[in-house]
Amino acid sequence: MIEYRNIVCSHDCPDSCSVRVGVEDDRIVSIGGDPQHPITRGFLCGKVNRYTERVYSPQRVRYPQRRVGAKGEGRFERISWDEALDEIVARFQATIAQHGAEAILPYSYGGNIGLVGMYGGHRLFFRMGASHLKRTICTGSVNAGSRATHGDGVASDIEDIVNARLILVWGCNAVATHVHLMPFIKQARAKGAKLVVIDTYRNATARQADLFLQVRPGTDAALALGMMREIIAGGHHDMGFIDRFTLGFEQLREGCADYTPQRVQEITGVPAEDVAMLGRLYGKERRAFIRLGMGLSRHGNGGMTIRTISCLPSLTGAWEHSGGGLLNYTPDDHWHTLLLKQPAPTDPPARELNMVQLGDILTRLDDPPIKAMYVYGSNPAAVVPDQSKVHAGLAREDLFLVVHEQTFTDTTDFADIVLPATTFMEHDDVVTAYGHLYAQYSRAAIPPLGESRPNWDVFNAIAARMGFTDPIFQETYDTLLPQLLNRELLTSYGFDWETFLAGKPVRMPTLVRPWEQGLTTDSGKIEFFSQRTAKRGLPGVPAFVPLAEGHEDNALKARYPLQLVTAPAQHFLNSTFGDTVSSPKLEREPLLQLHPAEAAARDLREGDAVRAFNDRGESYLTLRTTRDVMPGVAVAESVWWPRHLRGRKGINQLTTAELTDMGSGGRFHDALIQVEAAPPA
Ligand SMILES: Nc1nc2c(c(=O)[nH]1)N[C@H]1C(S)=C(S)[C@@H](COP(=O)(O)OP(=O)(O)OC[C@H]3O[C@@H](n4cnc5c(=O)[nH]c(N)nc54)[C@H](O)[C@@H]3O)O[C@H]1N2
Ligand SMILES: Nc1nc2c(c(=O)[nH]1)N[C@H]1C(S)=C(S)[C@@H](COP(=O)(O)OP(=O)(O)OC[C@H]3O[C@@H](n4cnc5c(=O)[nH]c(N)nc54)[C@H](O)[C@@H]3O)O[C@H]1N2
Ligand SMILES: [Mo]
Repeated sequence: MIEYRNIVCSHDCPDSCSVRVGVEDDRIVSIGGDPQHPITRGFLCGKVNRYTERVYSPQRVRYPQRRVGAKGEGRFERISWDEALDEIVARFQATIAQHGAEAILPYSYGGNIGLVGMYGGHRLFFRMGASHLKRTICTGSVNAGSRATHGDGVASDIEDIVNARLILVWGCNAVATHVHLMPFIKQARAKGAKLVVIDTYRNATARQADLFLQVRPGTDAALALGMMREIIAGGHHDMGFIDRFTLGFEQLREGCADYTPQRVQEITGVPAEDVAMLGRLYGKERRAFIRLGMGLSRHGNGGMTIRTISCLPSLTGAWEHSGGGLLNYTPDDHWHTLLLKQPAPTDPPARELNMVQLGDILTRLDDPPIKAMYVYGSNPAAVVPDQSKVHAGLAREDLFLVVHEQTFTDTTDFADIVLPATTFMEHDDVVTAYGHLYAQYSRAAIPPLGESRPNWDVFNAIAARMGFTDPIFQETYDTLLPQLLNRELLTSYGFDWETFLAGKPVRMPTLVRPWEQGLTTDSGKIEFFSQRTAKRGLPGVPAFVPLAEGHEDNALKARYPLQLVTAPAQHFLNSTFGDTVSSPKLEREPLLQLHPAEAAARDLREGDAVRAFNDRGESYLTLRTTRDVMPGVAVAESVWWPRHLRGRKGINQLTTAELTDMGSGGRFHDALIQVEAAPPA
């Protein structure tokens, strides 16, 4: 008999889908979207539709393993959980005795964005006194940029987009990365809304737009400033809103005065008449919804770009209108408890290391160097920039590396101990979303595969062996999960706790017109001028700050004339799904997309094997020529696994570990490269 259960996909995606699985004899026999969930609306992305491929994959890690080959070789023997845990704890204790606890580094990110899956390890490593990991690789610049303009908690509701008359999807390939947005856009368009897509290449979302504006990577702040100039010149700004809720309008007016349509064209590549037209279109329409993606934040100037675009709805007061405003990410932090996120007062203080800079951390850091690393929910050998250093670091013979994983990856290849992890089908959690407002309690649909265990169980087993008796390490899922959301606060806003415990999606409250109540900026207002930003040495009012590896001519650009954008691929999720049966087939092969003129200038043809390179490294790809990409730009949809590329050299060989201007994020679409015919292997 088939039984149907609802669980929540906890992969790193704004949609956090409610998944309906059919289970027979403890095996998944069908997968579909939950029709009752207001955002999932009964359908799933292609990747999760085929999730049985992943759960029952021959690549699944089913038992604990110990390395028998050389580092990087990925050869292991099966051991028991007790042997594995004993060895891990013995090595951690020896490391602490010899080098101090800061020589241990936990390394994790968004493999599992359930509250326990993502944050459940923090307390264990805080308690040890291990180095703290600064997890800013993805949202660092996004958070910092939007905070600088309007503080925390200001975001429009995705469901309100149906009331919009103008929609700007900006630096977000929603068809690939946020597919549940598309039906909402369709509804709005059926009522006459116009869709504008602003991106660096004509991606799947751009192909659906009424108007596609193609910008040079890293130049969007100039476009937004040009729009603001047009809005103010046309008198389309809302002085009532500006007077009551914002600070620094006069400085902004001056700041954008130089961004004439002609100058914006020179910077962005967008025709001057389109710049002026978009400014007028946006200025005249209060029901204008901006879905701001993260693509444009992954540049050296990413924080400033987010900050600048975030000013638009405050200039026109669109925030106050149905169908108007801006959504970049759904802030839900104020509804979480800090139970798992914050060290206890008695935990030893420790240094903080930025996850983006793992290559340097493993190859250069001293006093103490990192001697033991515990990886979970992340695949650093594939996703972290400046990959040649990352691989050199992971290959160090004196580094004790533990990887808790669902599948054998490029990172497990370097591990001393591999531990088997459950998938979201096999463990409990509470999952919130960064693209919508629903939270849901997810209970395992099937028993763990093989000997796999959830993160939480393993952390507690390590804590017990380390002799940590703090109550937090005794919690079970049933006692822990209800403590993760702030029950008192949530129910005071009308959150239905019983429905939540029953496993149904429950809408998190939103702050109503938070600009009226005082924001978390220094002034409590929306800040067109930000003293805090100025103190950091950045322009206090929004400005376009050129990239070091951008479109402007300089000595580096003369050697590496192409701006590389490593946009997310539709059938991968970062590196996840890179080894399933269908995803790599659907992505065909690791491609580098170039405009035909750039290919011709290098005497290259469609299908040629090419070498993309810069001073950091090289990667071998197959050339695709297309007018979807503008001259001067190269696009490699990502992240293919390094092991699937020649020399085990993934696309992140080319990306930089330098941090963004604000929030110390990753710069994944901000690298200059050159391309040539690949020499024979
Ligand atoms: N299928 C799939 N879904 C995913 C992911 C995935 O890898 N695959 N990743 C997940 C994760 S972790 C995240 S954070 C989200 C991210 O999802 P999004 O918010 O959509 O952001 P990105 O996908 O990083 O970038 C999307 C677009 O930004 C464009 N872009 C790059 N630089 C610029 C620029 O300077 N200006 C403009 N206007 N556009 C630019 C790229 O060309 C790309 O089309 O998606 C999640 N969902
Ligand atoms: N070139 C380039 N690089 C990028 C990006 C890009 O756009 N271009 N995007 C960047 C972004 S936005 C992000 S967020 C990072 C993401 O980087 P990561 O967070 O490292 O994401 P994934 O590559 O998906 O790897 C997650 C791993 O976690 C494992 N996992 C899943 N669930 C669990 C679990 O419950 N327990 C354990 N122990 N493991 C689990 C999965 O099997 C998978 O191997 O990558 C960044 N890297
Ligand atoms: Mo991300």
